[in-house]
Amino acid sequence: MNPSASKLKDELIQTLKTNYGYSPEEATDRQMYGTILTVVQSYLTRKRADYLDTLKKNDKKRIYYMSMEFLVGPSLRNNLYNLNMQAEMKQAVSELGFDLDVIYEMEPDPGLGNGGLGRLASCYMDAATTLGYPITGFSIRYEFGIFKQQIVDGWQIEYPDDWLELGGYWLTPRDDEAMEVHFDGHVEERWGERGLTTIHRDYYTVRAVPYDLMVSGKDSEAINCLRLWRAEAPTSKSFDMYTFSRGEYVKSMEEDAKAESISKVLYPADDHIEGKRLRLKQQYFFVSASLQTIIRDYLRTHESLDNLPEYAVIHINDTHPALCVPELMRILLDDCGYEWENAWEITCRTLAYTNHTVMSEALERWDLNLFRQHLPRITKIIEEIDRRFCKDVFEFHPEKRNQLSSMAIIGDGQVRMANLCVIACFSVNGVSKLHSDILKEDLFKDYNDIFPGKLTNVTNGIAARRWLCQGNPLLTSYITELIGDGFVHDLSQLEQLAKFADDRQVLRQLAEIKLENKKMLAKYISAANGINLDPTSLFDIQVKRLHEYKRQLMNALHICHLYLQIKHHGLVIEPRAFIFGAKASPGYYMAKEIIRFICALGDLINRDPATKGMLKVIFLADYKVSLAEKIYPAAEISEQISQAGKEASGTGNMKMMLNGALTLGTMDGANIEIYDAVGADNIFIFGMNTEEVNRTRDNGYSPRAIYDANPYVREVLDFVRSGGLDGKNFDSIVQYLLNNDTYMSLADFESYRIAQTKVNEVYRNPDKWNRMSLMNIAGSGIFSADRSIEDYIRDIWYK
Ligand code: 26Q
Repeated sequence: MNPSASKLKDELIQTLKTNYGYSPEEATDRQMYGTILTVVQSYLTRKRADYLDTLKKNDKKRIYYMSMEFLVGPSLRNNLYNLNMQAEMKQAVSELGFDLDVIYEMEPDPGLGNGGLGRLASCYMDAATTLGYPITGFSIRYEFGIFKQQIVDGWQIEYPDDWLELGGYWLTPRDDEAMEVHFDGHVEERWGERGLTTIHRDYYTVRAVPYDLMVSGKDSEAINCLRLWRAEAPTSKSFDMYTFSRGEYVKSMEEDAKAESISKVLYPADDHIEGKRLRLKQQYFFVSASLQTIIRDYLRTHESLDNLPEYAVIHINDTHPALCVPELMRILLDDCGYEWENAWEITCRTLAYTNHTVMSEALERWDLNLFRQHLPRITKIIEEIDRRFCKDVFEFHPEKRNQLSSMAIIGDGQVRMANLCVIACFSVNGVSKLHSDILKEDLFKDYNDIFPGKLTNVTNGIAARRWLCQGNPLLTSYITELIGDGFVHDLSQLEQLAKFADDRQVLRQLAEIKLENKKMLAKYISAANGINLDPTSLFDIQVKRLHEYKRQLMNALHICHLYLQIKHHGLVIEPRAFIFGAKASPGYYMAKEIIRFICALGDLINRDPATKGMLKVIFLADYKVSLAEKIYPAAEISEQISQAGKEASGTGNMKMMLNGALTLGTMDGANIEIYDAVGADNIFIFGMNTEEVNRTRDNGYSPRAIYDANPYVREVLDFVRSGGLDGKNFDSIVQYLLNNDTYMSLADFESYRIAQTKVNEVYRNPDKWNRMSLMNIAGSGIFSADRSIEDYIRDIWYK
């Protein structure tokens, strides 16, 4: 039974008194915020206790989701929504003289991830919990999440994200469940009664303290847990006494700081991988602490680990937690005394892996010497896995002997994490049809030949209850009016909306709702950027991490082209607001130049009277989950313009479609499945497909020939080169496009330009546009994270 508003009110008053010693009249927003979170947290805790009781009674297989990133986003509204307490809490809070919407805005956005991969992990926690599966997420309690971004004069400036001060309310420290993780030292091998045994000596210990974040599900009994590890120096007094007694007080403090640095900060890169020592320690730290916990819990109710694969599946989210493979082996061999063959079988049958990229610079490889120095025992195990794998291939797959040097785990002095995962895990999946096909036919082809059936696809999905029901209440209530609320738990029911495709009344109402949402976004932008947008202009959105392959630059070049056409050639278009949001990896020079370019373009265009009323360009700083929630409901064009074959899936594309935006995209990632769901008439597709990209690359891509042949391209580049953007120097950009652009923006420019012309034409015809919009909402059901989770359950986790 849900608590009534008056019961909640009483609880808030009591909690406020106990925690702060104040009455509601005396309390600040900040104190009320703390009070509300405490009350909600206590509901979650009690519910969790009940759920744990039910779990004790059944031996349902547990799912462990290992991920270096969980982009959880704000939790208060999500939890109230899931617990069906939103209205009651709003009333209770308001009767005490506060505004729940103001409190919502106070909550920090825990940025424990970079982008898509981290957000996916959180969407899956939500969905699996709603569906009642026992899933536990494991990650790191970064003291600082993804940096806060400010834009000063077009330059990205990074600030630390100190989210714990207000976000820490959701975390329950569990000192009683702390673990120890061992680094460095050396291994000793000894022959004895039990054959060869291995002893790890002279290691140093880092203490891993868990902080639990409870995850609720809509109308669900289940309350699951995201366990975040914090690194600390070991508390062992003897160690401290020893160092202190020798007067090494400062040295002892240094050791503490060294241990704590492991969970200090999230690496803000999702593009190219630098072999950073601390990152490797982060990976082993959270993998080791988590696996020890899983095994210890399992052994509380089971005699041995023989049947572990029937009761537990450990999912590796990209290769970042790939050390699960050797760590599970280590526990089985060294801690539990298993023979290699049995340990290997248990390990392989317990672990599953999802790949999220095919780009070689993003595939994790670690220096073997670095490995050996910090993880001596783990290195030995990996070497043995590799030796046995190579031997097996040599013997049983002689046709692959020539491929062995690329298939091996260790090569060129490096440990290749993807190879380790593919060799060990019982399942390897890509995240969209196209991506999984590329894995099977290209990146992992040789493994696919020797491990038939291991590679599979699970197309990504999104938490529609967050991205539609909570984020877009106006649209949600209208959909409910039209088709009932069955879509909340079964998103495929949105297809019933298709029957209103020619109902002008419905289409008008949808347009009205979109306009309202655009007004709200315009209000935010006016406050944040000081620029007033016309809410009736077309809102054209590209929000995602900044990366060359995502081609924000191509979008910007086209805007520049429109500007020049309007200014000098009398072009008239439907008013359009181009809105960008993107963080660049701090060390990624080109990405930062692209941001500077977009901002310079905006500065020029937004104050030029020649384009007034027709063109606006906005760069929104600090793109994050909570900002995304404001943007998606207002989106009309969803820019998904990556070079074909590069975006593994994309999930922003799904979120915008669900909110009625039309996709302008290439045949890449999940765009292809969006195309399949809505049909060619309801999407704007352009550009080379994967095959054409490969062919163009192989035949020699010549950007200069395009520059010579295409007057529009020439006009834009000449304009930029000649200092057209307020005299600012963008040689870097021009040189890049003409010499180094691996992602061939100029090759797709013309087809992009034509697609944009079509967008403009259709926008002139509101009935047509609104019909397309409706068909997108109606077709978005398959992108529910509930569907993805059911796929994982059926094809991988409970197969
Ligand atoms: C690795 C080592 C060292 C430092 C950083 C990293 C690192 C961190 C994050 C590497 C990659 C990432 C994130 C990748 C990511 O977000 N990939 C996206 O995953 C989404 C969910 O599957 C897809 O929709 C996107 O297409 C994909 O780009």
